[in-house]
Amino acid sequence: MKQVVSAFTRLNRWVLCLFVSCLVCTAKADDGSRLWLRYAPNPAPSTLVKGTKGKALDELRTYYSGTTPVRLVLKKKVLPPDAYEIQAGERRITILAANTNGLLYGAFHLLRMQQLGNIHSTRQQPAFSLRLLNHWDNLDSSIERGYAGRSIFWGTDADAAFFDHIDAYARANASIGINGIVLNNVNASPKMLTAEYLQQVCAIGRRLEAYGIKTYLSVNFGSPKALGDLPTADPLDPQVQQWWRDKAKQIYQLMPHFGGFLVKANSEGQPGPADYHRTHADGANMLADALQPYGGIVMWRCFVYGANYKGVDRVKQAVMEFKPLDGQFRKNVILQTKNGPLDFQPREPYSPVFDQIKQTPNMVELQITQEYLGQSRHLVYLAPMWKEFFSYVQPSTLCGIAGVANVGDDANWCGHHFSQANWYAYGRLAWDPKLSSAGIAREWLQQTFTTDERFVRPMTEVMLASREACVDYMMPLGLHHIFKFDHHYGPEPDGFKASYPLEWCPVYYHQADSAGIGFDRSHTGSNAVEQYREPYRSLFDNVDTCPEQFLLWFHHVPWSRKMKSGRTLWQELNARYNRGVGEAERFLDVWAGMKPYLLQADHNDPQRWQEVDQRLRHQVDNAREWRDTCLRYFGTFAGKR
Ligand code: GCW
Repeated sequence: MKQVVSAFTRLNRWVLCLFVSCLVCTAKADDGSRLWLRYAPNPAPSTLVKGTKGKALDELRTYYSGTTPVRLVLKKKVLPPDAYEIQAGERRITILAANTNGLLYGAFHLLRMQQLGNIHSTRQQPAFSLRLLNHWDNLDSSIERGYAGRSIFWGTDADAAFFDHIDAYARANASIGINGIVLNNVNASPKMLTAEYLQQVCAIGRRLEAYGIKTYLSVNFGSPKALGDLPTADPLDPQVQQWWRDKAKQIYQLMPHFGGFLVKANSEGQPGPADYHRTHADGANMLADALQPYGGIVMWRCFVYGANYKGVDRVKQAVMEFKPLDGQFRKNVILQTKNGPLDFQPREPYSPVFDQIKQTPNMVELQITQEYLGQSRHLVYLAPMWKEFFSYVQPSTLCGIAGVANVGDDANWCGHHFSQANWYAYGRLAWDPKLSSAGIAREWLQQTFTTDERFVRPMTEVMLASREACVDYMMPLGLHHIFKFDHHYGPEPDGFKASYPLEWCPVYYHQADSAGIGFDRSHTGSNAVEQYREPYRSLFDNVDTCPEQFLLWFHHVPWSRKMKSGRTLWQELNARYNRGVGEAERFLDVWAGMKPYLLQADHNDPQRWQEVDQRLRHQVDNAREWRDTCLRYFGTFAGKR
């Protein structure tokens, strides 16, 4: 009898174990794929939501869980395009907009308030009419500077699952107000414009359009020649002009709502008008003329160097190329310029293109993918960096904003769970650059993880500190571009290979020698400061007034210089590198303390906790490598003073 009982107990235990492990498995399945959109669908569509048909209505019927009826009202001209008003009365909530995009953004705003537990009236209008993501996705599905898997657009079968994924992507973007997507790399394959690929562009475009997102393409300026259709791509050649007009016609027949072209020309080996001794204006205008009948635009990038001004300080070249052309561009051309004059470094002063180009509309290009900021392996929250840019360049002087996307086919979309925050923050700032970094971090954490303040408060603080920490452990005090060659991950301050173009050599940028360190861009050096408006020109030019965060960007400074802290420059460099590493170590500690809040009964989230923990450990190691390598190397010049 005893044996029978114990066999029964064993069996019971076994069943219990199986049951528990099933539970654990289900709970474990939080891979981050739901992003910040974690509200559960209603068991049946809510009958409380009524009004204009479309995605806004669908979204609210599926996810609105309140008890107050909601009405969606489309009224022409009451508000600017894409704007919305939410009137949250006691007996009814009304969302009012002048176009369907406005309604959709209003619907997502209501759901966001629902998630944050605070529904109130509000009126919202986007700061920029163009709020774009730029994908550097290649047709073979690789992604230039992508750290989250393969392309979600190219190189896979366009089956039902593919389109479901595109829908999910479009929905996430609409939830933060993005209204345009460039589907391919600016280093563009000419094949992008062939009929075969245009079919796929059209199929993707339809799904995006349902969420109010326009489709754009990067085009290779040499396409007519590269595709073998013509012997030249000279923009002043009538046959070339006709080729582009035909191409535009073909595209717009497929997609009447197509947005336009993004172009990287005569930059880093890409073809362009200079190949035929023509200007950027000649090239951009030809494309603009082809798109104009359909309302399309050309976004022409100012990221050019090493073409016409070889040997000149790289950070000066964009202004030198484009300023003389200002006023010569067609109305539907926009110049798209990176936030800084070099290349998406952890810290750069703003690009003086924004001071010098006055007659042509400007757009800023920000990099969401963390090419130079830890590449989806480091937790670095970029909103403070972008806000810093807007403290120098007024959003009202820009007509648009583009962000280089950090999305791939990884389950969590972005590689690092916290890199999702950069996508989110980009969208929120593209809508309203006045939002605070802290506010965006808080609402993202609350929606993405938990509203528990014991989690939200410390993690907001970590996010806010993370960019400055990254600057400290990689390139403090205005140092720049001292990364390992090509892949740009990790330190290589001694980097010099004779075969590089000069502009890719770390030693060219830090100029360390026994006298000091830094690039003299003052009036005694390359005089890059002259491209800035006052008061910045004088402020940056004078070594005593130049903000310390830009010191070595603008000046070659003696190792023994006394810094604000009272330390010498060499001591300060040591202190900054150590501070950065200390911060990375602290982030890891704080995260360790967060474990209980992500593992509570109703919020069992071990997978995300572990994945972040593992990356933070790596971040600490990598930060130490930066510090040790850089200080060892610079110490050979500083004589360890
Ligand atoms: O930062 C550099 C990147 C290149 C990129 C280029 C650009 C798409 O290292 O990968 O090419 O900028 O912005 O054109």
